[in-house]
Amino acid sequence: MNEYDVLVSGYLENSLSEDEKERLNEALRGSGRLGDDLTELACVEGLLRAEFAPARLEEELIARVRICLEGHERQENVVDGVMAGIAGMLRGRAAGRRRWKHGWKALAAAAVVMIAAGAAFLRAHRSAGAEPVLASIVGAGGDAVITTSAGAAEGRPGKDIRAGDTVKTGAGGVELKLAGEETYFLLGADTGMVFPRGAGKKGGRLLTGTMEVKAAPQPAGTRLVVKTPNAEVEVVGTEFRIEVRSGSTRVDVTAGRVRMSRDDGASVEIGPGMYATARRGVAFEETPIVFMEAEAEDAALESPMAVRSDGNASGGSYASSGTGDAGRVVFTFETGTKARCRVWCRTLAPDSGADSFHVSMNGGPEAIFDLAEGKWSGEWQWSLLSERTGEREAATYYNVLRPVDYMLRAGRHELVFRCREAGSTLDKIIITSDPEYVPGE
Ligand SMILES: [Ca+2]
Repeated sequence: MNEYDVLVSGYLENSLSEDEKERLNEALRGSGRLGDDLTELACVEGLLRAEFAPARLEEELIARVRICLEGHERQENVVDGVMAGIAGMLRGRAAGRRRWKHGWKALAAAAVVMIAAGAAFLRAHRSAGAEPVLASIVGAGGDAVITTSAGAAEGRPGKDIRAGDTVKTGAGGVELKLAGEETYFLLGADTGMVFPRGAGKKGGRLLTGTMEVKAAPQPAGTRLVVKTPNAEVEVVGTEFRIEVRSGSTRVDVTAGRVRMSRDDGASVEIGPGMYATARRGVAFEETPIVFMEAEAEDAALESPMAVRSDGNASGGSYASSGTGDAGRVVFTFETGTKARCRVWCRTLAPDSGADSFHVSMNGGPEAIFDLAEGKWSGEWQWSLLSERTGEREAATYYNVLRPVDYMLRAGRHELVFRCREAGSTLDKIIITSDPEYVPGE
Protein backbone atom coordinates (compact mmCIF):
# COMPACT_ATOMS: atom_id res chain seq x y z
CA MET A 1 0.00 0.00 0.00
CA ASN A 2 1.25 3.49 -0.77
CA GLU A 3 0.77 6.44 1.54
CA TYR A 4 -2.50 7.36 -0.10
CA ASP A 5 -3.94 3.94 0.57
CA VAL A 6 -2.72 4.02 4.15
CA LEU A 7 -4.39 7.37 4.69
CA VAL A 8 -7.59 6.23 3.01
CA SER A 9 -7.71 3.07 5.08
CA GLY A 10 -7.03 5.08 8.20
CA TYR A 11 -9.79 7.48 7.26
CA LEU A 12 -12.26 4.66 6.89
CA GLU A 13 -11.15 3.16 10.19
CA ASN A 14 -11.60 6.59 11.70
CA SER A 15 -8.06 6.36 13.03
CA LEU A 16 -6.46 9.38 11.36
CA SER A 17 -5.01 12.22 13.36
CA GLU A 18 -5.96 15.75 12.37
CA ASP A 19 -2.56 16.04 10.67
CA GLU A 20 -3.16 12.90 8.67
CA LYS A 21 -6.63 14.05 7.64
CA GLU A 22 -5.12 17.27 6.37
CA ARG A 23 -2.47 15.34 4.43
CA LEU A 24 -5.14 13.20 2.81
CA ASN A 25 -7.11 16.27 1.81
CA GLU A 26 -3.94 17.88 0.43
CA ALA A 27 -3.18 14.75 -1.58
CA LEU A 28 -6.69 14.74 -2.97
CA ARG A 29 -6.74 18.45 -3.80
CA GLY A 30 -3.15 18.75 -5.03
CA SER A 31 -3.52 16.53 -8.07
CA GLY A 32 -4.62 18.22 -11.29
CA ARG A 33 -6.14 14.99 -12.48
CA LEU A 34 -7.98 14.67 -9.23
CA GLY A 35 -9.47 18.11 -9.76
CA ASP A 36 -10.94 16.87 -13.02
CA ASP A 37 -12.02 13.70 -11.27
CA LEU A 38 -13.88 15.67 -8.67
CA THR A 39 -15.66 17.69 -11.32
CA GLU A 40 -16.88 14.48 -12.84
CA LEU A 41 -17.81 13.14 -9.45
CA ALA A 42 -19.86 16.24 -8.85
CA CYS A 43 -21.90 15.07 -11.80
CA VAL A 44 -22.42 11.54 -10.58
CA GLU A 45 -23.17 12.47 -7.03
CA GLY A 46 -26.67 13.43 -8.10
CA LEU A 47 -27.15 10.05 -9.63
CA LEU A 48 -26.08 8.32 -6.46
CA ARG A 49 -28.48 10.43 -4.44
CA ALA A 50 -31.28 9.57 -6.86
CA GLU A 51 -30.63 5.89 -6.18
CA PHE A 52 -30.15 5.98 -2.43
CA ALA A 53 -31.85 7.98 0.24
CA PRO A 54 -29.35 10.69 1.26
CA ALA A 55 -29.21 9.47 4.84
CA ARG A 56 -28.21 6.02 3.73
CA LEU A 57 -25.85 7.01 0.94
CA GLU A 58 -22.81 7.65 3.05
CA GLU A 59 -23.43 4.60 5.16
CA GLU A 60 -23.80 2.37 2.11
CA LEU A 61 -20.68 3.72 0.49
CA ILE A 62 -18.52 3.48 3.56
CA ALA A 63 -19.60 -0.07 4.18
CA ARG A 64 -18.57 -0.99 0.71
CA VAL A 65 -15.35 0.94 0.82
CA ARG A 66 -14.24 -1.08 3.80
CA ILE A 67 -14.89 -4.33 2.00
CA CYS A 68 -13.24 -3.12 -1.16
CA LEU A 69 -10.02 -2.10 0.41
CA GLU A 70 -9.45 -5.52 1.85
CA GLY A 71 -7.13 -7.26 -0.54
CA HIS A 72 -7.48 -4.79 -3.41
CA GLU A 73 -5.23 -2.13 -4.74
CA ARG A 74 -6.52 1.31 -5.46
CA GLN A 75 -8.14 1.76 -8.85
CA GLU A 76 -5.61 3.27 -11.25
CA ASN A 77 -8.00 5.64 -12.95
CA VAL A 78 -10.41 6.85 -10.33
CA VAL A 79 -13.11 8.32 -12.52
CA ASP A 80 -13.36 5.51 -15.03
CA GLY A 81 -13.43 3.04 -12.19
CA VAL A 82 -16.10 5.04 -10.47
CA MET A 83 -18.22 5.12 -13.59
CA ALA A 84 -17.87 1.39 -14.06
CA GLY A 85 -18.83 0.87 -10.45
CA ILE A 86 -21.86 3.08 -10.62
CA ALA A 87 -22.91 1.45 -13.89
CA GLY A 88 -22.75 -1.90 -12.12
CA MET A 89 -24.72 -0.52 -9.23
CA LEU A 90 -27.47 0.78 -11.52
CA ARG A 91 -27.63 -2.53 -13.35
CA GLY A 92 -28.02 -4.25 -10.02
CA ARG A 93 -30.86 -1.91 -9.11
CA ALA A 94 -32.51 -2.36 -12.50
CA ALA A 95 -32.41 -6.13 -12.05
CA GLY A 96 -33.98 -5.78 -8.65
CA ARG A 97 -30.89 -7.00 -6.82
CA ARG A 98 -29.87 -5.24 -3.68
CA ARG A 99 -26.38 -6.65 -3.58
CA TRP A 100 -23.61 -5.30 -5.76
CA LYS A 101 -21.44 -7.99 -7.17
CA HIS A 102 -19.09 -5.85 -9.20
CA GLY A 103 -17.59 -2.42 -9.12
CA TRP A 104 -17.17 -2.13 -5.37
CA LYS A 105 -13.58 -1.22 -5.71
CA ALA A 106 -14.42 1.58 -8.07
CA LEU A 107 -17.26 2.75 -5.93
CA ALA A 108 -14.89 2.74 -3.03
CA ALA A 109 -12.63 5.15 -4.84
CA ALA A 110 -15.64 7.38 -5.49
CA ALA A 111 -16.69 7.27 -1.90
CA VAL A 112 -13.24 8.03 -0.62
CA VAL A 113 -12.78 10.98 -2.89
CA MET A 114 -16.24 12.33 -2.24
CA ILE A 115 -16.22 11.91 1.47
CA ALA A 116 -12.66 12.88 2.23
CA ALA A 117 -12.32 15.89 0.00
CA GLY A 118 -15.32 16.01 -2.25
CA ALA A 119 -17.80 17.66 0.02
CA ALA A 120 -15.83 20.87 0.35
CA PHE A 121 -14.98 20.84 -3.32
CA LEU A 122 -18.58 20.32 -4.32
CA ARG A 123 -19.80 23.14 -2.11
CA ALA A 124 -17.25 25.48 -3.68
CA HIS A 125 -18.21 24.27 -7.11
CA ARG A 126 -21.90 24.83 -6.61
CA SER A 127 -21.56 28.33 -5.27
CA ALA A 128 -20.50 29.40 -8.75
CA GLY A 129 -24.18 29.91 -9.67
CA ALA A 130 -26.75 28.34 -11.96
CA GLU A 131 -25.33 25.96 -14.53
CA PRO A 132 -26.10 26.54 -18.22
CA VAL A 133 -28.97 24.68 -19.89
CA LEU A 134 -27.53 21.96 -22.14
CA ALA A 135 -30.68 20.17 -23.26
CA SER A 136 -34.40 19.77 -22.72
CA ILE A 137 -36.87 16.92 -22.79
CA VAL A 138 -38.97 16.64 -25.94
CA GLY A 139 -41.94 14.38 -26.47
CA ALA A 140 -43.22 12.28 -23.63
CA GLY A 141 -40.97 12.33 -20.62
CA GLY A 142 -41.74 8.73 -19.74
CA ASP A 143 -40.69 7.90 -16.20
CA ALA A 144 -37.31 9.61 -16.35
CA VAL A 145 -35.95 11.31 -13.26
CA ILE A 146 -33.73 14.37 -13.53
CA THR A 147 -31.41 14.86 -10.59
CA THR A 148 -29.81 18.21 -9.96
CA SER A 149 -27.84 19.61 -7.05
CA ALA A 150 -31.21 20.89 -5.79
CA GLY A 151 -32.80 17.44 -5.78
CA ALA A 152 -34.73 15.09 -8.00
CA ALA A 153 -37.50 16.07 -10.41
CA GLU A 154 -39.82 14.27 -12.77
CA GLY A 155 -38.67 14.34 -16.40
CA ARG A 156 -41.62 16.17 -17.95
CA PRO A 157 -41.68 17.47 -21.56
CA GLY A 158 -39.99 20.87 -21.75
CA LYS A 159 -37.91 20.22 -18.63
CA ASP A 160 -34.42 21.72 -18.95
CA ILE A 161 -31.28 19.69 -18.33
CA ARG A 162 -28.38 21.70 -16.94
CA ALA A 163 -24.67 21.00 -16.77
CA GLY A 164 -24.04 18.49 -14.01
CA ASP A 165 -27.57 17.10 -14.06
CA THR A 166 -28.17 13.41 -14.33
CA VAL A 167 -30.97 11.68 -16.21
CA LYS A 168 -32.09 8.24 -15.15
CA THR A 169 -34.82 6.38 -17.02
CA GLY A 170 -37.00 3.56 -15.77
CA ALA A 171 -38.94 1.13 -17.92
CA GLY A 172 -39.59 3.84 -20.54
CA GLY A 173 -37.12 5.92 -22.51
CA VAL A 174 -36.82 9.66 -22.89
CA GLU A 175 -35.89 11.93 -25.80
CA LEU A 176 -33.66 14.94 -25.23
CA LYS A 177 -32.83 17.79 -27.59
CA LEU A 178 -29.56 19.61 -27.15
CA ALA A 179 -29.86 23.37 -26.70
CA GLY A 180 -29.36 25.44 -29.83
CA GLU A 181 -29.04 22.64 -32.35
CA GLU A 182 -30.96 19.81 -34.01
CA THR A 183 -29.20 17.08 -32.08
CA TYR A 184 -31.25 14.45 -30.23
CA PHE A 185 -30.41 11.85 -27.59
CA LEU A 186 -32.94 9.04 -27.22
CA LEU A 187 -32.20 7.28 -23.93
CA GLY A 188 -33.49 3.70 -23.67
CA ALA A 189 -34.92 1.89 -20.64
CA ASP A 190 -32.88 1.66 -17.42
CA THR A 191 -30.35 4.13 -18.71
CA GLY A 192 -28.24 6.57 -16.69
CA MET A 193 -26.55 9.61 -18.21
CA VAL A 194 -24.68 12.55 -16.73
CA PHE A 195 -24.40 15.91 -18.48
CA PRO A 196 -20.94 17.46 -18.34
CA ARG A 197 -19.83 20.50 -16.42
CA GLY A 198 -17.20 22.80 -17.81
CA ALA A 199 -17.10 25.47 -20.52
CA GLY A 200 -17.53 24.14 -24.03
CA LYS A 201 -18.15 20.55 -22.96
CA LYS A 202 -20.88 18.89 -24.98
CA GLY A 203 -22.18 15.34 -24.85
CA GLY A 204 -22.17 13.38 -21.63
CA ARG A 205 -21.36 10.21 -19.82
CA LEU A 206 -23.48 7.14 -20.50
CA LEU A 207 -23.10 5.09 -17.35
CA THR A 208 -25.37 2.23 -18.27
CA GLY A 209 -28.09 1.35 -20.77
CA THR A 210 -28.56 2.49 -24.35
CA MET A 211 -28.81 5.76 -26.24
CA GLU A 212 -29.52 6.58 -29.85
CA VAL A 213 -27.96 9.76 -31.16
CA LYS A 214 -29.09 11.84 -34.12
CA ALA A 215 -26.49 14.56 -34.33
CA ALA A 216 -26.53 17.69 -36.44
CA PRO A 217 -23.21 18.37 -38.18
CA GLN A 218 -20.86 19.85 -35.58
CA PRO A 219 -19.11 23.14 -36.35
CA ALA A 220 -15.30 23.10 -36.53
CA GLY A 221 -13.72 23.37 -33.12
CA THR A 222 -16.74 21.85 -31.34
CA ARG A 223 -16.46 18.39 -29.82
CA LEU A 224 -19.59 16.37 -29.14
CA VAL A 225 -18.32 13.46 -27.08
CA VAL A 226 -20.14 10.61 -25.36
CA LYS A 227 -18.05 8.82 -22.74
CA THR A 228 -18.79 5.40 -21.29
CA PRO A 229 -17.04 3.50 -18.50
CA ASN A 230 -14.48 2.11 -20.94
CA ALA A 231 -14.69 4.11 -24.17
CA GLU A 232 -15.24 7.50 -25.75
CA VAL A 233 -17.20 8.26 -28.91
CA GLU A 234 -16.69 11.45 -30.86
CA VAL A 235 -19.56 12.55 -33.04
CA VAL A 236 -19.14 14.53 -36.20
CA GLY A 237 -22.72 14.64 -37.49
CA THR A 238 -24.34 11.29 -37.68
CA GLU A 239 -26.86 8.77 -36.38
CA PHE A 240 -25.80 5.95 -34.10
CA ARG A 241 -26.61 3.91 -31.02
CA ILE A 242 -24.49 3.17 -27.95
CA GLU A 243 -25.07 0.29 -25.59
CA VAL A 244 -23.21 -0.02 -22.30
CA ARG A 245 -23.16 -3.37 -20.54
CA SER A 246 -20.87 -4.84 -17.95
CA GLY A 247 -17.34 -3.97 -19.08
CA SER A 248 -18.46 -3.41 -22.65
CA THR A 249 -19.43 -0.53 -24.94
CA ARG A 250 -20.94 -1.18 -28.37
CA VAL A 251 -21.53 1.53 -30.99
CA ASP A 252 -23.76 0.90 -34.04
CA VAL A 253 -23.67 3.57 -36.75
CA THR A 254 -26.75 4.14 -38.94
CA ALA A 255 -25.48 7.14 -40.91
CA GLY A 256 -22.27 9.17 -41.06
CA ARG A 257 -19.09 8.19 -39.23
CA VAL A 258 -17.92 8.27 -35.62
CA ARG A 259 -14.52 7.82 -34.01
CA MET A 260 -14.50 5.52 -30.99
CA SER A 261 -11.57 5.36 -28.57
CA ARG A 262 -11.02 2.67 -25.99
CA ASP A 263 -9.62 3.35 -22.53
CA ASP A 264 -6.23 1.93 -23.55
CA GLY A 265 -5.90 4.59 -26.30
CA ALA A 266 -6.76 2.36 -29.27
CA SER A 267 -9.29 3.91 -31.63
CA VAL A 268 -11.40 2.89 -34.60
CA GLU A 269 -13.49 4.79 -37.13
CA ILE A 270 -16.96 3.35 -37.67
CA GLY A 271 -18.90 3.93 -40.89
CA PRO A 272 -22.59 3.48 -41.73
CA GLY A 273 -23.97 -0.03 -41.29
CA MET A 274 -21.02 -0.96 -39.08
CA TYR A 275 -20.38 -1.38 -35.37
CA ALA A 276 -17.47 -1.82 -32.98
CA THR A 277 -17.27 -3.13 -29.43
CA ALA A 278 -14.83 -1.93 -26.76
CA ARG A 279 -14.41 -4.89 -24.48
CA ARG A 280 -11.43 -6.67 -23.01
CA GLY A 281 -10.47 -9.74 -25.01
CA VAL A 282 -12.56 -8.78 -28.07
CA ALA A 283 -11.06 -7.44 -31.32
CA PHE A 284 -11.65 -3.69 -31.49
CA GLU A 285 -12.63 -3.30 -35.14
CA GLU A 286 -15.30 -2.14 -37.54
CA THR A 287 -17.75 -4.99 -38.21
CA PRO A 288 -21.02 -5.15 -40.21
CA ILE A 289 -24.10 -4.80 -37.97
CA VAL A 290 -25.88 -7.35 -40.11
CA PHE A 291 -24.15 -10.06 -42.15
CA MET A 292 -25.81 -13.36 -42.92
CA GLU A 293 -25.64 -15.96 -45.62
CA ALA A 294 -28.42 -18.35 -46.56
CA GLU A 295 -28.77 -21.08 -49.19
CA ALA A 296 -31.98 -20.82 -51.22
CA GLU A 297 -32.46 -24.60 -50.98
CA ASP A 298 -32.53 -24.28 -47.16
CA ALA A 299 -35.24 -21.59 -47.20
CA ALA A 300 -38.98 -22.32 -47.09
CA LEU A 301 -39.96 -23.18 -50.68
CA GLU A 302 -43.55 -22.94 -51.89
CA SER A 303 -44.45 -25.17 -54.85
CA PRO A 304 -43.84 -25.13 -57.76
CA MET A 305 -40.58 -23.63 -56.44
CA ALA A 306 -38.30 -26.64 -55.92
CA VAL A 307 -34.73 -27.66 -55.14
CA ARG A 308 -32.58 -28.55 -58.14
CA SER A 309 -29.02 -29.84 -58.35
CA ASP A 310 -25.98 -28.25 -59.96
CA GLY A 311 -22.38 -29.04 -59.11
CA ASN A 312 -21.41 -25.39 -59.51
CA ALA A 313 -24.12 -24.06 -57.19
CA SER A 314 -23.20 -23.25 -53.61
CA GLY A 315 -23.98 -26.37 -51.59
CA GLY A 316 -24.65 -28.23 -54.86
CA SER A 317 -28.27 -27.03 -55.06
CA TYR A 318 -30.43 -24.05 -55.95
CA ALA A 319 -34.12 -23.13 -56.10
CA SER A 320 -36.14 -22.63 -59.27
CA SER A 321 -39.73 -22.75 -60.47
CA GLY A 322 -40.78 -24.09 -63.86
CA THR A 323 -43.93 -21.93 -63.88
CA GLY A 324 -43.93 -18.18 -64.45
CA ASP A 325 -45.28 -15.99 -61.60
CA ALA A 326 -45.68 -19.04 -59.34
CA GLY A 327 -43.62 -20.47 -56.49
CA ARG A 328 -41.81 -18.63 -53.72
CA VAL A 329 -38.54 -18.78 -51.78
CA VAL A 330 -39.15 -17.41 -48.27
CA PHE A 331 -36.16 -16.43 -46.10
CA THR A 332 -36.73 -15.54 -42.43
CA PHE A 333 -34.01 -13.97 -40.30
CA GLU A 334 -33.49 -11.76 -37.27
CA THR A 335 -31.47 -8.61 -36.66
CA GLY A 336 -30.30 -7.41 -33.26
CA THR A 337 -30.37 -3.67 -33.92
CA LYS A 338 -31.70 -1.47 -36.68
CA ALA A 339 -29.63 -1.16 -39.83
CA ARG A 340 -29.89 -0.30 -43.50
CA CYS A 341 -29.28 -3.54 -45.42
CA ARG A 342 -28.61 -4.73 -48.95
CA VAL A 343 -29.03 -8.21 -50.37
CA TRP A 344 -26.55 -9.98 -52.66
CA CYS A 345 -27.91 -12.88 -54.73
CA ARG A 346 -26.04 -15.73 -56.47
CA THR A 347 -27.83 -16.74 -59.66
CA LEU A 348 -27.37 -18.36 -63.04
CA ALA A 349 -28.92 -16.32 -65.87
CA PRO A 350 -27.58 -17.14 -69.34
CA ASP A 351 -29.99 -14.81 -71.15
CA SER A 352 -32.93 -12.47 -70.69
CA GLY A 353 -35.49 -15.26 -71.04
CA ALA A 354 -35.35 -16.55 -67.45
CA ASP A 355 -33.76 -13.95 -65.24
CA SER A 356 -36.19 -12.24 -62.87
CA PHE A 357 -38.02 -12.49 -59.54
CA HIS A 358 -40.60 -10.39 -57.71
CA VAL A 359 -38.97 -9.51 -54.36
CA SER A 360 -40.56 -8.14 -51.20
CA MET A 361 -39.44 -7.54 -47.61
CA ASN A 362 -41.80 -7.91 -44.64
CA GLY A 363 -44.94 -7.88 -46.79
CA GLY A 364 -43.97 -4.64 -48.54
CA PRO A 365 -44.51 -3.94 -52.26
CA GLU A 366 -42.85 -6.29 -54.74
CA ALA A 367 -39.97 -5.03 -56.85
CA ILE A 368 -38.93 -6.64 -60.12
CA PHE A 369 -35.36 -7.90 -59.74
CA ASP A 370 -33.56 -8.48 -63.04
CA LEU A 371 -30.89 -10.99 -62.01
CA ALA A 372 -28.17 -10.18 -64.50
CA GLU A 373 -29.36 -7.30 -66.67
CA GLY A 374 -26.67 -6.66 -69.26
CA LYS A 375 -24.27 -9.19 -67.74
CA TRP A 376 -25.92 -12.50 -68.62
CA SER A 377 -23.55 -15.44 -68.36
CA GLY A 378 -23.35 -19.23 -68.40
CA GLU A 379 -21.58 -19.02 -65.02
CA TRP A 380 -23.10 -18.52 -61.60
CA GLN A 381 -22.57 -14.92 -60.50
CA TRP A 382 -23.39 -12.49 -57.69
CA SER A 383 -25.75 -9.57 -58.28
CA LEU A 384 -26.84 -6.85 -55.88
CA LEU A 385 -30.62 -7.03 -55.35
CA SER A 386 -31.93 -4.13 -57.44
CA GLU A 387 -35.16 -2.81 -58.90
CA ARG A 388 -36.12 -1.15 -62.14
CA THR A 389 -36.07 2.63 -62.28
CA GLY A 390 -38.41 2.58 -65.30
CA GLU A 391 -35.69 3.97 -67.54
CA ARG A 392 -33.83 2.16 -70.29
CA GLU A 393 -30.24 2.45 -71.50
CA ALA A 394 -30.37 4.45 -74.75
CA ALA A 395 -27.95 2.25 -76.70
CA THR A 396 -28.88 -1.23 -75.42
CA TYR A 397 -32.45 -0.75 -74.22
CA TYR A 398 -31.49 -2.63 -71.04
CA ASN A 399 -33.44 -1.79 -67.88
CA VAL A 400 -31.71 0.80 -65.71
CA LEU A 401 -31.59 -0.57 -62.14
CA ARG A 402 -31.00 0.86 -58.70
CA PRO A 403 -29.95 -1.14 -55.61
CA VAL A 404 -32.70 -1.82 -53.07
CA ASP A 405 -31.93 -0.61 -49.51
CA TYR A 406 -34.02 -2.04 -46.68
CA MET A 407 -34.14 -0.13 -43.39
CA LEU A 408 -34.58 -3.00 -40.94
CA ARG A 409 -35.62 -2.59 -37.32
CA ALA A 410 -34.41 -4.97 -34.64
CA GLY A 411 -36.42 -8.18 -34.80
CA ARG A 412 -37.67 -10.83 -37.21
CA HIS A 413 -37.87 -10.30 -40.96
CA GLU A 414 -39.20 -12.11 -44.01
CA LEU A 415 -37.66 -11.73 -47.46
CA VAL A 416 -39.65 -13.33 -50.31
CA PHE A 417 -38.49 -14.12 -53.86
CA ARG A 418 -41.52 -14.97 -56.03
CA CYS A 419 -40.80 -16.48 -59.41
CA ARG A 420 -41.43 -14.07 -62.32
CA GLU A 421 -39.97 -15.79 -65.37
CA ALA A 422 -40.07 -19.61 -65.41
CA GLY A 423 -36.64 -21.15 -64.89
CA SER A 424 -35.13 -18.16 -63.03
CA THR A 425 -32.61 -19.45 -60.47
CA LEU A 426 -31.63 -18.52 -56.92
CA ASP A 427 -28.63 -20.27 -55.32
CA LYS A 428 -27.74 -18.27 -52.23
CA ILE A 429 -28.18 -14.82 -50.67
CA ILE A 430 -26.07 -12.61 -48.41
CA ILE A 431 -27.77 -9.85 -46.40
CA THR A 432 -25.37 -7.19 -45.13
CA SER A 433 -25.44 -3.72 -43.66
CA ASP A 434 -21.95 -3.03 -45.04
CA PRO A 435 -22.53 -0.82 -48.12
CA GLU A 436 -19.01 -1.54 -49.37
CA TYR A 437 -19.21 -5.31 -49.16
CA VAL A 438 -18.87 -7.29 -52.41
CA PRO A 439 -19.02 -11.13 -52.39
CA GLY A 440 -16.03 -13.08 -53.69
CA GLU A 441 -17.39 -15.94 -55.76
CA1 LIG B 1 -27.35 -23.11 -53.04
